[in-house]
Amino acid sequence: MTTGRTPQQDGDLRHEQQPERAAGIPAVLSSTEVVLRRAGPRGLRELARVNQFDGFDCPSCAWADPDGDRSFAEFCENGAKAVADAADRHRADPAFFAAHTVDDLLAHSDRWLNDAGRLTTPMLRRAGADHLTPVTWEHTEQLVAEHLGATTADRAVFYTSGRASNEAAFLYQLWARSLGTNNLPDCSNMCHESSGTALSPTIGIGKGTVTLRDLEVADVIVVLGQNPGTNAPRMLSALQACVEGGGTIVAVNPMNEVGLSRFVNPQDFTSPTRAGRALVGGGTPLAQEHLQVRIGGDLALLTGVQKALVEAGHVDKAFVADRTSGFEQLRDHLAAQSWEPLEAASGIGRDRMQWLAELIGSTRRVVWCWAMGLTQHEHAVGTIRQLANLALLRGAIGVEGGGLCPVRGHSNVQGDRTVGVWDRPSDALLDGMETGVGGGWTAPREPGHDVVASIEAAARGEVDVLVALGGNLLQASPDTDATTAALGSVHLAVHITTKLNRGHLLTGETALLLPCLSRTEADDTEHGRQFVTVESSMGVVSRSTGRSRPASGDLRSEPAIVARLAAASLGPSTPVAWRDLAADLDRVRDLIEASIDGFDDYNARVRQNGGFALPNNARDGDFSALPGGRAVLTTYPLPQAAPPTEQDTLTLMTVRSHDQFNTTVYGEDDRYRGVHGDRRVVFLSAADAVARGLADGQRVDVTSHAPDGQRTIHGLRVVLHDLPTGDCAAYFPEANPLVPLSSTAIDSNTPTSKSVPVTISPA
Ligand SMILES: Nc1nc2c(c(=O)[nH]1)N[C@H]1C(S)=C(S)[C@@H](COP(=O)(O)OP(=O)(O)OC[C@H]3O[C@@H](n4cnc5c(=O)[nH]c(N)nc54)[C@H](O)[C@@H]3O)O[C@H]1N2
Ligand SMILES: Nc1nc2c(c(=O)[nH]1)N[C@H]1C(S)=C(S)[C@@H](COP(=O)(O)OP(=O)(O)OC[C@H]3O[C@@H](n4cnc5c(=O)[nH]c(N)nc54)[C@H](O)[C@@H]3O)O[C@H]1N2
Ligand SMILES: [Mo]
Repeated sequence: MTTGRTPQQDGDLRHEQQPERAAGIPAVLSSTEVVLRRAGPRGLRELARVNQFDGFDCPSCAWADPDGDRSFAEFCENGAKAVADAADRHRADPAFFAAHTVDDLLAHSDRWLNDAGRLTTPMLRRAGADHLTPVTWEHTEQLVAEHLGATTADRAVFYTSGRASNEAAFLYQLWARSLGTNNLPDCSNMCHESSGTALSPTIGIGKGTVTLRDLEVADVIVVLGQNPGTNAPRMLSALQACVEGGGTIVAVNPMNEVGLSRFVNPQDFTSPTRAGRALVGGGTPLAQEHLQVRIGGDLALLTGVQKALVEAGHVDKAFVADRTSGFEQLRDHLAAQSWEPLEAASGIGRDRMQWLAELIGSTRRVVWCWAMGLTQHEHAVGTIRQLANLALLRGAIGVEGGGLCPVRGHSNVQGDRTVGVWDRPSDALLDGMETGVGGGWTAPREPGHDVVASIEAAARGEVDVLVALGGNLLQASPDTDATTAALGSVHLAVHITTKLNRGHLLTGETALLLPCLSRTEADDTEHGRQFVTVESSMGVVSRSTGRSRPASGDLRSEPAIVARLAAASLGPSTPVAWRDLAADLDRVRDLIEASIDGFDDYNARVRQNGGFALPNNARDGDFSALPGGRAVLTTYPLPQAAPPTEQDTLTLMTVRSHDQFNTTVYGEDDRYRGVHGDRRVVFLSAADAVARGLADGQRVDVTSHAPDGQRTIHGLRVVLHDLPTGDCAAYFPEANPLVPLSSTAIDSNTPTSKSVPVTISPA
């Protein structure tokens, strides 16, 4: 069977001691090496433009930019690698595709496919053909229009990855909705969906409430289920500022992630005194406390901390009485909990929970940060609501130095949702859009498919056309074998993309690869140089201008591709002047302003350096849209502990390495975890290895267990690591074949990629 699994290749695994500090000179060297190898000297020039006011937004993560002075190098190692990847000087051109059959391409590693370089020309993979062949843009538009014309809108799916700009994403969802569907799954469904679902009904907004300054002046920052050293390195500067101001950082994580323990800020090397301190002192110690929670144990931990907080009398009574509802129920629920099950489920002692309650009980300046370690679990939504409880019980929301901070992944994933990429849109969003578009345009009101529902629909043969605005739906999704089979049956797949990935070769009987400009490249139209806009994790909208020469003369901007496909497939039945819009993105922003709250004076305000902040009711302490005008405290029962199984089951989390951006693998190393040369590994505690008679480096088979069957990956190598007994880890996306499609978080439907029951046996 053809599968989207990464081919097995024997890497040369070296397992070394974990380093003691993050970033510093090794980070500078590692990024420079990748930049020069992929992009050449031009890459270094691009780096000078990252996150500058007149430059482009870093295509890596969504961490916010400083308001005021921007240092010369507002980027991190991973940003540098992402820029190099986009500015790649290699080309996957028609000659490359003529030289490689589809089967030949599939036999290569993900990294090799990515390293083929930038796409230069629209390419067609005809059903059953050996090779991809070049096609004209006109032909691609015709083909898409034909396929969409031959089916109904509910059998078309429009996926978005979070790198798309506000302008591209807005036009894209308008196209899908103009056809008549809300089938708008996006990477957020696999990412922070649980956070939005948890927060909207409790604090009235599905976003974080803090600014960058809040982190810098906080007394306490608690970082749960997040690995900032690897995944949001610029956040380390904010943590450093917090520590230097006397703040305490607490890490809640099954792994002791290096990026959270000690940080050498590469930007310190621009100042001689700071550089001296960094070199001699070995950097700034960050997380002073590490709570080594068991995988999935955060609900029990946060319940225990609330219990301790209430028992110690640290509740802000006035705030709770005036601004929240549900306190009595919560108090009774907490009183009814006994400590033993909370300790057993979290792996954290009662004394440590009481310690954390004391720490946060003496100040309102507490920021709660979290990411995938909380969102990708069955009980994620309930867990995140307990975290919101903790902020509300202390009145520590919408205050200087305090609040909630879900750290977003993709650089514009938050903006894409704001401008309408949403499978379950609110009526308010659709009403606004109908007014904004005008001309009697109506939006479909039936909820659409999210990621998991789209794959399930495809498996039932109910998806004819799949369009993807970036991303790698096939490899980012769970259950790689089942997902490959499902997505393979779609009649036509349309990928708007900068580079080749495995998903492009397996999704759809027929597939189109439509090559687009990257963030770094100039978009010059008859209206002059265009810029796009993006929203950071902290709700700040700013502009991004590419300046370099496009990788090929035949590329189009993402908004232009979307607008042309929309024009071709909708015909005259639309009040939207698609072609004009894409050439003048100010007009798209006018349409966003007319459709969506908070974008008043969009074109003027986004031209100011640093952009503008979107409205945030919770940041302003305004809960008037919630029942009774109050924020909602909620209870969530501790799930029954799973009965012991005969097999010796472990809980597996799938995590990122230091040398990848999601499914794009830059290298085989994970410097921060001491792993080099091979990503096909499984991290195991020494106790669990001994119990199974396994040694470091040994090859094992890992099998996951779900009600609908077993899934196995063969030949992973054991890496001994400091983990709680009963927990293990492997890399995303290589381990995705183990994650069952049917296992998702309650209410948010996010795949449970961080809690997969597995057994491990010698290969
Ligand atoms: N370099 C780089 N940067 C990236 C990305 C990338 O792939 N590479 N991806 C981007 C994207 S889209 C996202 S969403 C973010 C992801 O950023 P993260 O969420 O930091 O990414 P993960 O590697 O998935 O790490 C999850 C962390 O949660 C911990 N964890 C797992 N299970 C649990 C649990 O049950 N409880 C607790 N408390 N912790 C747990 C893991 O040990 C790990 O440290 O990063 C973004 N930035
Ligand atoms: N097991 C497991 N699975 C997971 C996760 C996990 O932790 N564990 N994390 C989940 C999360 S948090 C996320 S966000 C998803 C990520 O899911 P996606 O966003 O779908 O995946 P990416 O790997 O970020 O997509 C990379 C591809 O995007 C395309 N691309 C790159 N740059 C551009 C550009 O500028 N424009 C366009 N149009 N295309 C571009 C290239 O083809 C590249 O190969 O994965 C999820 N899957
Ligand atoms: Mo993500």
